[in-house]
Amino acid sequence: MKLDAFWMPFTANRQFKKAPRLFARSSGMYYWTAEGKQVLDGVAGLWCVNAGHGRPKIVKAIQDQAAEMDYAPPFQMGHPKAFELAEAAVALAPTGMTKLFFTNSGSEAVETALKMAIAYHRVRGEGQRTRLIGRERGYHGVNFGGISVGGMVANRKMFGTLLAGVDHIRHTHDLARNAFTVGQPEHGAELADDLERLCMLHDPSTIAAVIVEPIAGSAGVFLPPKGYLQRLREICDKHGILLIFDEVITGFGRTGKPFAAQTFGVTPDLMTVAKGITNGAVPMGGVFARQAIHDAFMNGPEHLIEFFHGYTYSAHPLACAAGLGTLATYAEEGLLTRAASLQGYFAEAVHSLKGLPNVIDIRNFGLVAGVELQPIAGEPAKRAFNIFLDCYDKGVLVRTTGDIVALSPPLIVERAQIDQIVDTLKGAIQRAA
Ligand code: PXG
Ligand code: PLP
Repeated sequence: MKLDAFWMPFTANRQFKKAPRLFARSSGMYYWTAEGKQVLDGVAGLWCVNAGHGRPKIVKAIQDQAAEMDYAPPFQMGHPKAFELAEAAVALAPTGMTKLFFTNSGSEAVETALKMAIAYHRVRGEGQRTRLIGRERGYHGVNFGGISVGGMVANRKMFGTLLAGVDHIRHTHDLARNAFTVGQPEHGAELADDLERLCMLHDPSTIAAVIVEPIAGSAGVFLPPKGYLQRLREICDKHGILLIFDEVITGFGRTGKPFAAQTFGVTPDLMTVAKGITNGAVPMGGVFARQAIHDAFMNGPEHLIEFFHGYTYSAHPLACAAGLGTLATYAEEGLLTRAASLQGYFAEAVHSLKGLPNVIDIRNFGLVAGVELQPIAGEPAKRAFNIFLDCYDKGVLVRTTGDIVALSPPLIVERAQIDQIVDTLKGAIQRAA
C-alpha cells in the first residue's frame, strides 16, 4: 500500500511510514492489525470508544440511518433524531444544563462555547466582556480559539499571535506535593485563586469566560486538587464570569458518573463534549448550556436567527443515530457509572507501577490514569514513545504525551484486562530503563 499521500495528524509521519501500524478490525476490547495481530485497547481508541468496539445497537443504528436518510440540512430545518438525541443527552447532564448545541468534534465544540460565552454577554448588554481565560497545560482542540485558550506549548508556538485578549491561570500539576496520590490530590485548591490575580490585572468586568478541563487529559492526566473546582466556581460567580468545563474526555462515564461536573459536584455554565457521545463511531461534539444562557438569546423578532453559528454537519443524521445507539448501550449496561465500581481495582493496579525505574508520578481517577516518567536526558518524549512502541509490540495500545503514559480503557474493561494492560506497561517500563 502507498502511504505517501496521507499527511497524518499528530503523527511522526516519517517514523510511521517506515514502520506503519495499521488497524484493520475491532471488536469489544480489541483491535486487530492488518497482519492479524490482536491488540488490547488501553485507551478507548483515542479516549472515545467508551462502550467498546463494534457494539451491535450502534452498528445497526448507523446502518439503518444510512439507508433511510443520508443528510438533512440543519439550518432552518430539522430531523427527529436530532431532537431525540438532545433530549436523551440533556437527561444525563448536570441539573439545569437543559440545552444542547451540536458540532462535529471537540474542537468545534470549544469554538462554539467560546463564541456563545462572548455573545451571551453581548446580548445582555455586557459587550465589554470579551476576554477568555484558559489554563496552562490545558487542551481544547486545535482550532484558533482552542489553541489560544489551550496551554500546550507545542500546539501553540508555530501559529502566530492567536486570539487576542486571552490569558491563562496556572496549571495544577505539583509533583513536589502531590506525587503518587491515589485519586484527587490534597494540595492545590488555592491555585484557583490565580483567577483572582487575572481579575485584578484585567478587571473582571472584561472577562467573558474561563475554560478548564475538570481533569486535563491530553496534556497528561492532571487532576483537580480537592476543593479547586469549587473555588473556581465561586470566583466566577463573584465576578459574573461564565465557567466552561471541557468534558470532551471526562464526559460519558470516564469518571464514574455521566459527567465530571457531577462527580466533582460543580456545575459549569457551558460544557463541551464529543468523543463518547457517539462512542467514536461517527464524528460528533456538542455544547451543553444552562437554560438562562440559551434564554438570553431568545429575544428580538421571532423570524430572525438568534445565534449566528452552526456547521453544515451539525446534528448529522448518521451521528445522531450513532448517538442514540450509544446512549442506549450505555444505559442498558450501566456503563456511565461502571468506572466508579472499577476505580478501586484500577487504582491499585496502576499504583503497583510505583518504584519501577524512572516512574516519577502515578495519577488516577475513575478509569483514567497517567504514569509520568523521567525523560531521557536531552531527549524529551523518547522514553515514553519507546514504551508505547514496546506495548504495541506486546499487544497493548497505550497513549503517550511527552513523557507521560495515559490509560483510559473502554468502560467495559474487565479486571483481567486491566491486569494485562498494567503488566505489559510494567515490562515496557523495565525494558526502557
Ligand atoms: N477538548 C478536550 C478536553 C479534548 O481532550 C478536544 C477538546 C478536541 O476534540 P477533537 O474531537 O477536535 O479532537 C479534545 C480531544 C491525546 C488526544 O493525545 C486527545 C484529544 C485529541 C487528540 C489526541 O490525548 N482530545
Ligand atoms: N468554507 C466554505 C467555502 C463553505 O461554503 C463552508 C460551508 O458552507 C465552510 C467553509 C464551512 O464548512 P462546515 O459548515 O462544514 O464547517
